[in-house]
Amino acid sequence: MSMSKDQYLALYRQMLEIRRTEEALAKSHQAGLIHGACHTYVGEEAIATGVCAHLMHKDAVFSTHRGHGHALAKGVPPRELVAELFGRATGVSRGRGGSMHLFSPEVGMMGTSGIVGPCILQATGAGYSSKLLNNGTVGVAFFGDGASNNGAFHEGLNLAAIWDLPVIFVCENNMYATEVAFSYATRNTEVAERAQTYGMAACAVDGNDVLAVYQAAEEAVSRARAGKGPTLIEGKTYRTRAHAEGMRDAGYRTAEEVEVWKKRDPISNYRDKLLQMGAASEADFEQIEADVKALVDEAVEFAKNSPYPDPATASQYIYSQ
Ligand SMILES: Cc1ncc(C[n+]2csc(CCOP(=O)(O)OP(=O)(O)O)c2C)c(N)n1
Repeated sequence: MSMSKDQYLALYRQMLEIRRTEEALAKSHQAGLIHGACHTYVGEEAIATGVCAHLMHKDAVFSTHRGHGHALAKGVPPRELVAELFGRATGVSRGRGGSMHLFSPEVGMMGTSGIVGPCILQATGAGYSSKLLNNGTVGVAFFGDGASNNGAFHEGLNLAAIWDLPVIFVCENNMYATEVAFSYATRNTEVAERAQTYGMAACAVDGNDVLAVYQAAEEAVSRARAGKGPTLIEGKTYRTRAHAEGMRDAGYRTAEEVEVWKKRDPISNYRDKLLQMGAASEADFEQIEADVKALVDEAVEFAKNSPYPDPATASQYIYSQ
């Protein structure tokens, strides 16, 4: 795969932006600034980055409880994400939603959700809408291995397949659903193999290799835009922090296993690869590190200094039919 230096570095920058934002959020959670749950995406950044690099704002992304990385990669600015988790009026959902209700239709971020599974159906619906309107957009669902055992997975993939809908189903297989090992919850842990049942294209990739994800997503997105139907991408990955901030992280996986995966870090390994290829220099990475630090520091300051929503506006943005 041949890419320009700018393209290579854009992927690096995006992954680092997600990592540094998540680290700032974890710290903020410990400091009591975040009310509600905070599931970080640390270790899985290559998947959102590699997929969203091919999407336009008019493409629709539907996400999960672990959705900060998807929101950032789809174009939500860090300051609006952090402010939302702090419950401030300047947040992406005006401080009314928090981590699991991140909505930004302007950039095609159609929502994170605390309910495991429905994003698969919502993305299928977006694909159906695209087909009816014939507007060339794609729907994308990001979800975990746990969600692949939810009925929504069967319904969504089956419907998308029979109607050749432009949908990309991205399973982030991090081997655990909360504290339940995927190998305990299912006989066949190869999620990509399930696509055969539905008659749809699929591939399993190293989800910690941003270039592998980027390439798989490129094929899937062009297939979808060409009217050739959906694709299931399984990215094999790992979350290196606890399921959610403040939760224990022992008893269901070993410290050794976590250490092995920390060494497979998608960001530092990609950095080493670009250096080896001569595609970028130490100075490039230092510059990006400084830029991202400034961006995230500013985001946290912005969020801290933002007001909470005015209680008098509690019924705003509430609709009934
Ligand atoms: C329908 C539904 N069932 C159960 C839960 C409780 N729950 C929250 S997160 C989670 C684990 C999901 O695992 P997975 O889909 O693999 O995503 P991961 O957390 O590993 O990213 C569960 C079962 C829920 N939120 N919604």
